[in-house]
Amino acid sequence: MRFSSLIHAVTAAVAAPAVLAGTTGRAGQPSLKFGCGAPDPTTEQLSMAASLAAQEARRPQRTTNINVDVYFHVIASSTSLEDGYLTDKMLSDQFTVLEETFAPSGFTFTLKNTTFTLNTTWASDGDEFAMKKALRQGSYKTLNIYFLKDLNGYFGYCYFPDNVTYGSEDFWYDGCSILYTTVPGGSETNYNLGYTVTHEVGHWFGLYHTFQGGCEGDGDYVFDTPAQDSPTSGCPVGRDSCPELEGLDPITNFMDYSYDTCYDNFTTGQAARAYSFWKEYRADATKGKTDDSDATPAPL
Ligand SMILES: *[C@@H]1O[C@H](CO)[C@@H](O)[C@H](O)[C@H]1NC(C)=O
Ligand SMILES: *[C@@H]1O[C@H](CO)[C@@H](O)[C@H](O)[C@H]1NC(C)=O
Ligand SMILES: *[C@@H]1O[C@H](CO)[C@@H](O)[C@H](O)[C@H]1NC(C)=O
Ligand SMILES: *[C@@H]1O[C@H](CO)[C@@H](O)[C@H](O)[C@H]1NC(C)=O
Ligand SMILES: [Ca+2]
Ligand SMILES: [Zn+2]
Repeated sequence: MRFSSLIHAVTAAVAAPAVLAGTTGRAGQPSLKFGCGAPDPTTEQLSMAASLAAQEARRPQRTTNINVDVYFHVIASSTSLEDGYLTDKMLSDQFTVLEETFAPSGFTFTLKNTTFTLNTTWASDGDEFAMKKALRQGSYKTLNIYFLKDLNGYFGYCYFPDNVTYGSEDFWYDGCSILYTTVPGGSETNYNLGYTVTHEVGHWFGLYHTFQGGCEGDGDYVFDTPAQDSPTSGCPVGRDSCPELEGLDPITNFMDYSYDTCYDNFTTGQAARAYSFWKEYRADATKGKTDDSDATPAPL
């Protein structure tokens, strides 16, 4: 994965990426923690969220439902289910989970196509840019999801919406990479109901982790997610990692790190934020384009 420090090094002091992947307990214990590899938001991105939060506080958001075109890409090293391949049923169940988890927030999805590619390098998250240049479809408002065999210990990563010019390097990198074992029916114990996709797509819409910023300051810049000091592991009901502040940890929120069985919802504040980011950064598919077709631009 490419960290935003590479893109924003000049303008922003960038924190280290979230590296909570594949934390193993005692020898022989399975991996216990959800491992999201989404880069930490840059200072610049945090100020975008702050400014959207101020707008949301001034006037109500959400006037229409948003429909998002989706492309699924399966990248495996062979057509065996051990090598990253997925069945049509797993993919359609995954798409249903995506639809069901975002419907209450006013987002619907259209699955435009699914591609299957055998490439050992790409299946292990090697040469991300070459893979995306070959496979990415649509415009900056099109969601491309890449299911990979191996993500170096992560369950998924995705890039936040930003001021992206159509056809630029940032444009090509946009999209979500997902560990294939996390789809419904996959082999990732405690994380195989398909909510990794929901969590990562939350980032694609501009949502941060509920533990962003810890107990200090503005946290995730969403008013109705209680402050949280650190990621949740499992489903510890009653967890209160910022005891001085109001509210228990939002352990059922899709933007925490809980077990899939624990996840339940986004808040109305998160829905408003996703809508604001959409309007500001993704809705205009023609931004930076020289024609009005929705086709993928020529590779750089
Ligand atoms: C879907 O993707 C496949 C594989 O890339 C391609 O052959 C096919 O034409 C695509 N179908 C549509 C409707 O875009
Ligand atoms: C597989 O990935 C490598 C590394 O990016 C690339 O050079 C090669 O063209 C890819 N092969 C296919 C068949 O896509
Ligand atoms: C994004 O671009 C718009 C217009 O091009 C500009 O008004 C805005 O300040 C930019 N935002 C950031 C965070 O750079
Ligand atoms: C999310 O789900 C939890 C657990 O069911 C519930 O306590 C909370 O009120 C819900 N929040 C929203 C915004 O729906
Ligand atoms: Ca909050
Ligand atoms: Zn995440």
